[in-house]
Amino acid sequence: MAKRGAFIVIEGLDRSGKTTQTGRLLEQLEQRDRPVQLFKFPDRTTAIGKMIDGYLRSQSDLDDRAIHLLFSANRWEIASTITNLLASGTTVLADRYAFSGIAFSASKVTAGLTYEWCRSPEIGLPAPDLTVFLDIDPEKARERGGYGDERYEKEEVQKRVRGVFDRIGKEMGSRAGESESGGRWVTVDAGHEKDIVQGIIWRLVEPLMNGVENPLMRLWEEHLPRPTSS
Ligand code: Z5A
Ligand code: MG
Repeated sequence: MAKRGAFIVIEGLDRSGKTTQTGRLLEQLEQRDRPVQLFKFPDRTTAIGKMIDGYLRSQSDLDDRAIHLLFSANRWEIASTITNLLASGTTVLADRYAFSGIAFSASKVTAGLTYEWCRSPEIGLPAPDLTVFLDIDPEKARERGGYGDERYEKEEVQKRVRGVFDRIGKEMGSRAGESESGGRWVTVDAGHEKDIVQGIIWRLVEPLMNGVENPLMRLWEEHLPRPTSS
């Protein structure tokens, strides 16, 4: 059976080096002549992405539910492209994914959005085969130039976000034990030097470089309606 491409997500706290490391991973795979494509979420280039960009830069205000659904729609508009690329044998890399969507919205104290509500629109998206979570101490993140000027780039927000990511990691981690393709979640200490973090990520990715045999799963697919038999 022909192998499909692997879907690899790099998630993590702010300034943990997601964009640095996805860029390096892309280069490493290209150097080995692997077909590979990188997506960054939010993808600020689409019509939906432009609305998200305006919100993040505080140029516009949106209801907390509306912005949450826009972030999710920004993934759904690319979901079939991801599925098709994987089927054609291309490795797909993502810089942030659904997990950021849940973590940032569920940690907004004034919005009162439950974890389950935030997770709901993400159910059914293509599930990563591997999620590398870059964990960093807020102190270290500050040394990297501090948090920026966009919404959410404040230390107390980041602490709450870290708590929700922890919950997601446990949820994904327990699933990985149940099924081969349940989506492995690996936490990496992103406080090391760039080359060291890159080496750790490469050791996790290398076994997936030539593709995977198991079918593509969907995120939290046990919550999707079961197909009827008739
Ligand atoms: N958001 C959301 O609410 N809902 C969603 O569904 C999604 C996102 C997808 C913008 O995201 C915001 O959107 C974000 C979450 C929210 N809000 N916050 N806060 P974004 O992905 O566009 O954010 P970003 O601008 O790319 O920043 P970032 O992700 O925080 O940074 P990073 O990609 O993790 O880090 P980096 O750019 O690779 O590196 C940062 C700096 O550190 C840079 O100077 C590097 O050279 C340096 N660096 C990197 N690694 C190291 C090491 N190992 N040592 C020393 N220095 C390093
Ligand atoms: Mg980034």
